[in-house]
Amino acid sequence: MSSEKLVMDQGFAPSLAGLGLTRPYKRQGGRRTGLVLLAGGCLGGVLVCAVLMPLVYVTMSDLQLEVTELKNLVTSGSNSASTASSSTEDRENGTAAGGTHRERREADLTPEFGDVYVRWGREQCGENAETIYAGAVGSGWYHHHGGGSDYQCLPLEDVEWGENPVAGNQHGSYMYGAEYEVGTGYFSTDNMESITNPSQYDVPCSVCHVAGRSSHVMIPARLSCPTGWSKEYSGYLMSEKHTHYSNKNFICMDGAPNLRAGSSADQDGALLYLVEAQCGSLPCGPYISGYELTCVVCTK
Ligand SMILES: [Ca+2]
Ligand SMILES: [Ca+2]
Repeated sequence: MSSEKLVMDQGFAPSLAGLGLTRPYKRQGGRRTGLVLLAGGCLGGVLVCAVLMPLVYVTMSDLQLEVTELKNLVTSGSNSASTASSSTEDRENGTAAGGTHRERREADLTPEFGDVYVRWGREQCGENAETIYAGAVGSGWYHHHGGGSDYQCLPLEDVEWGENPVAGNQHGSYMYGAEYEVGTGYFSTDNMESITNPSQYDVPCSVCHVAGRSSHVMIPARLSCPTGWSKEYSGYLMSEKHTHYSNKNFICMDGAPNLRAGSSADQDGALLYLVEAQCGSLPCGPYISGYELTCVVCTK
């Protein structure tokens, strides 16, 4: 088949002839087709790129964000580990390790929690506790039917009244000071300033704060604390006399108590007696009728 015939068969002969194209142009037609295909391919590619590029861009952006977040996580984790490690090391190394910076970091990490208890019978708390205030024990009159029934630790300094105190009794509730109603032979006289018999002396007290501990417990009939607990003090359980009208709570009196100086006069008020076990419903195994009950205050 000739070139002309081929062109004519394809319907291009008149226009090509008019243009003076006499050479066979089957090849030229193939090149054009190729160019058309190439252009179409490029156009298609451009279209595909136009569609895919935003997707790729979004995907890349997401990946970049995720990588950034991961880097941040790794960095913060490493910083935390570094801080914890340093603090632990500083604590282990003691005061030689870090100076002011270390102290500030330790202060930041030191728990601020603590616990509070009353040390009945002592003017000051123990060396491991802060004395919030010291005072004198008080409660309702020993033979009144009503009024308050629990012992209180009343401050003796900086006593503050309301704006309009009304003089004279309006006969509501009363607060009296407390006296030891116990003779010699039970308590240690180590803190009694050469006095041997605490009877009729007024009773001091202190309110104690222990830092870093969150619990306290008073255990009757014990002088020591369970494993894992710290002993704050021990002594004798005391309360009001059983024949008096006023019921009081049981409190743990320090075994080596202070006496309020110059308070030996028998003025009564709220009173404190030793507590004797009475076995029966209270098991006679460990408990012995007539024995004075001990007590201990523990913290953890
Ligand atoms: Ca007295
Ligand atoms: Ca008395």
